[in-house]
Amino acid sequence: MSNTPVPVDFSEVFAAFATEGAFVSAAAYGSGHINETYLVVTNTARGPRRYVFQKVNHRIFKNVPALMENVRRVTEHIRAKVRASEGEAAARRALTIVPTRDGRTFTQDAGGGYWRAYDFVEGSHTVDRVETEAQARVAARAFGDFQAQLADLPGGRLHETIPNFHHTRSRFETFRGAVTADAVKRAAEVRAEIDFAFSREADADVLLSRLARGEVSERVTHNDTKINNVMLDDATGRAVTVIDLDTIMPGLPLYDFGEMMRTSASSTFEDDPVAENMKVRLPLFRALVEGYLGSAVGGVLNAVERDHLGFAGKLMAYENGIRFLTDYLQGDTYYKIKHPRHNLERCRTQFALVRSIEVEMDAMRKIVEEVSK
Ligand code: ADP
Ligand code: GN1
Ligand code: MG
Repeated sequence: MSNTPVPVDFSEVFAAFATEGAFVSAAAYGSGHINETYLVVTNTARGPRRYVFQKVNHRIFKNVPALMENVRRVTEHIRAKVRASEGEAAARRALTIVPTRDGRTFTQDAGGGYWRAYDFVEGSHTVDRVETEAQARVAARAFGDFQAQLADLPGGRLHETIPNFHHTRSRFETFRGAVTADAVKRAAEVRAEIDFAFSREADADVLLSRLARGEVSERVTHNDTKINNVMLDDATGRAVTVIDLDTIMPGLPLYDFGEMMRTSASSTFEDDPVAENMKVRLPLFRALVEGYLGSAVGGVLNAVERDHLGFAGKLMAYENGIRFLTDYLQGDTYYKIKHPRHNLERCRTQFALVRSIEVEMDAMRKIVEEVSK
């Protein structure tokens, strides 16, 4: 849970949205690293009603109107599909934007901050870590089905809400720049991590080269497929809907799989202070492969993509590791941190995952072959 207090001017923000019922309470919610999320409760004639309000991090998402246009297009498209296949009763299977009273998808507070609101997806919850193989399978299928739902999104290319988000060469060059600048004089202290990052530099180009040669394809992808971005039904544990749509944009399915693997086929939290605790878990990897290949997107992946599923997890662990290290070298300006060494610990734990995946690469290939049969 975040410790962020609800801002004092929240009543104005609340009043801007077309919610139902009288305001009861607002409290910080969730464990994201970027935006501020609040659970808002109102009182209606039919009883209490819940909403999720979010202050979008405008420093990171520089064009919030464009971002919200993406979210509107994506949620409307998915709602239409859900309605066609499952009827009105399945409304919670698509995230629903609460519009402002003047019909917009966001508002700005007196300080220029950007706010949006969603209906709370009732009867469901998120987990911050995968606990069972069944959960991994469910999450992978949900993200795969979600991607398939977006394959025929009308209206042209989505905005790139963060340019070069998973462009690993660009991420590496930003990291190199942070080492050279050494703005807060931390480079000497993290020599071992810097050396590790440089030793794997070639990995940064592997998927980009395949893409340039047309061997893997770009699609509309989620790009932040952490397990806590899928709502799970309280009663059945099945996926209800995919959330956190800020980074939906053109990308590689392998990035989605890799990010899922980094967070859902690993043995501990991404910021475990004991890096040695972090390993890839093969049974969870198998469950992810089963879920992803068994989803609506499974049939779309070609042989090169299937062959790189394990590598994708390594690449996303590496990418997140160098992003955490870059932020540490730049003085912790990007991610929320809970203590001064937080980004460094996150980096070390991600690099431990890279090492563990390297050891298991053959075993993972075998698993993909077995599941593909
Ligand atoms: P962040 O970008 O900070 O990760 P998210 O959009 O993922 O923000 O929201 C953070 C958490 O809030 C989620 O992990 C989830 O538990 C909860 N949450 C977000 N949107 C909803 C919603 N519409 N209904 C219920 N819970 C939600
Ligand atoms: C951020 O917003 P959140 O916590 O879901 C980040 C992801 C990283 C992740 C690391 C917009 O995700 O890219 O993989 O932290 N999101 C953005 O946990 O940078
Ligand atoms: Mg999230």
